[in-house]
Amino acid sequence: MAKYDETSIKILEGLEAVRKRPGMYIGSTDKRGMHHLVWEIVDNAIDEVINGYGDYIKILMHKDGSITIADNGRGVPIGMHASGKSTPEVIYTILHAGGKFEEAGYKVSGGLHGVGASVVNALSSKMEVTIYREGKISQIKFKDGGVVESPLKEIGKSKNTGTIVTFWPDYSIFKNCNFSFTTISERMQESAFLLSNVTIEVIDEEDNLSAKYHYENGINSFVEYINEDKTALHKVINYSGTKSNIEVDIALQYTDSYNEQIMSFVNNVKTGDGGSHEVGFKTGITKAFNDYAKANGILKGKDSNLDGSDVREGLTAVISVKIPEDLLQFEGQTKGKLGTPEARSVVESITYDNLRFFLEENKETALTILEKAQKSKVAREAARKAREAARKGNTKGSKERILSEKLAKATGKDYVRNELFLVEGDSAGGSAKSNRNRETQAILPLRGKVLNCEKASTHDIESNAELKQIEYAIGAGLGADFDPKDSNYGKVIIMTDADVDGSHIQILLITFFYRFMRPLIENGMLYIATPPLYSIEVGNKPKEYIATDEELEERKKTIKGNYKVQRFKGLGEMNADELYDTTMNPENRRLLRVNLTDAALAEKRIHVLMGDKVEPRKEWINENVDFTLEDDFR
Ligand code: 0R9
Repeated sequence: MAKYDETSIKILEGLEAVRKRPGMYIGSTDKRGMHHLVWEIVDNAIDEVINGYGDYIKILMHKDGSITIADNGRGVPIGMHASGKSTPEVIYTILHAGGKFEEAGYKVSGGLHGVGASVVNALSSKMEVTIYREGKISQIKFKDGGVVESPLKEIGKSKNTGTIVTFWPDYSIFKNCNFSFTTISERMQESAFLLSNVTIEVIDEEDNLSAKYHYENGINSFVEYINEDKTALHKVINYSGTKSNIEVDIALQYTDSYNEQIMSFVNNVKTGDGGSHEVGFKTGITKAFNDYAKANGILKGKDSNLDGSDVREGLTAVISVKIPEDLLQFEGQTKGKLGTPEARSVVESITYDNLRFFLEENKETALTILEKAQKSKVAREAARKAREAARKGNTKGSKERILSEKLAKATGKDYVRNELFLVEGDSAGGSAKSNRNRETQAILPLRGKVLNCEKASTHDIESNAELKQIEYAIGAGLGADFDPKDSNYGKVIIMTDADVDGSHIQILLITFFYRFMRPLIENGMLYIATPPLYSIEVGNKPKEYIATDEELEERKKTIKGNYKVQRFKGLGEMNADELYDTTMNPENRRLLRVNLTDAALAEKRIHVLMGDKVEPRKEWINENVDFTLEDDFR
């Protein structure tokens, strides 16, 4: 039996702390947290590539829920550590033992990154590390969250070098979780873009899926990839520079769309919430375009400047910065926002200088982009004027007329408390109007499907009767001009039938809000109502309403005697009382809040699911939708 000395007890206490409060180390114990384990190990392999060793990383998702990550770097050192333990044992059992990693110049220490391989070991029921180094193959095995099962020993000879880590997540901690091929391969693709010349392969042995990523042109390829099914207005613009020890690498390209997509990375880790580098980039391009436009007579003396949003219409950009550890600062709950103040001025000045130069050298591209920005400016100013006029009541009832036919207003003036229900169909709309809390609840019935806004312009919205009604009812503008503080409602609630058409209407409306009123989502003001699927009457007792199939089965088990179940196929099958009681009354209803946790991912998903290319959508659905689930949309 292994001898437990003071140090081994300390080690187990350290790993025990991780097992007691996994959330503190990996954020959460859900699927997201479980994927953090993969990122931890993969990041070590990536660091080896960044240090200049190895060019290949492979990830194998096994059928038994374990996962293998392999690299062809130098291999983890296998010598003895001063403590008398082998180096791998130290690395995989001592908290934060990054060894030389921690000395590396660019290590992300903020946020949840870089907590160390020992955390992965602590949260795994089994872990095996195989090292190819010094002509030997050496292996160490752990079990039960970091207990050494078999110390480092030679198991063969080889001329190759590299490291292979396999771990079995402790599924008593990660209950009902599984690894997602899509999540892993999307992130690996991002890493492959950021590290030119590495090859990363992901294989899912359970579902027979595989992906292999290799890009010669780094973030240029990234921008081309994002824009691949859009129409680009010019070749990708790429520039880089270093100031105050901060390295900046940026690629950008305009398309004929109206969307802006900026993705940013710090030391190869995505900053999903932006931060100082993004702010600097935005200020830099706005200034560069305005100064160029003025210097070349495109903006005249009395003309107002182009707004940031004008200059970013149709822009796709990838920003990658490298910041030394002593300057790193992250903010926000998930630490996804760069705080480092220096990054702002560095990115701004490198962007300004390079873009000014590029524009002077490429007049044609400059004019194409500026023409687009000018159009955006004209549309934005027209929309603002129309909105101001509408607010002051100058439009003599045109807006009133558009709304009066349809909208049943709330009488209360407490806008934050007020709710706008967007209801599928006139008949359900009628029920909702007749039985609601008139003080706080407004009803706007929608007829059928609204426009798919994935590719729509502000002008398209203004000429669409249904969407214009929604815009006017909310009253807070559209697109760059939208301000959630002006909203007439604290909650906007989508209420549709629980069937495929209802789901379709939901996603069409979410796409509209995502494209044209995104702050409404970001501020947690968009909701989906969940009407019950069933009512059940037991004996002479009052009707009960049941939300899901599972709950119905549970309820049935507890009933002795006769009962009658009714399946609601749509909102229209409930009478006005029922609709209010079950779906609208704040005391009983269940609302789903629509939120936006990962902006870049949301962008890609909306584009794939709502865009005009069929193949990527089919592929995504085949990969991600479980067709074995019995559908209940009969
Ligand atoms: C499959 C995932 N890969 C890894 O986890 C991995 C870690 C690692 C590594 C080194 C090389 N490859 C690696 N792959 C390494 C080697 C040397 C110096 N630094 C790093 C060297 O040969 O001198 N290491 C991660 C931590 C350590 N090595 C260290 F702390 F032991 F140095």
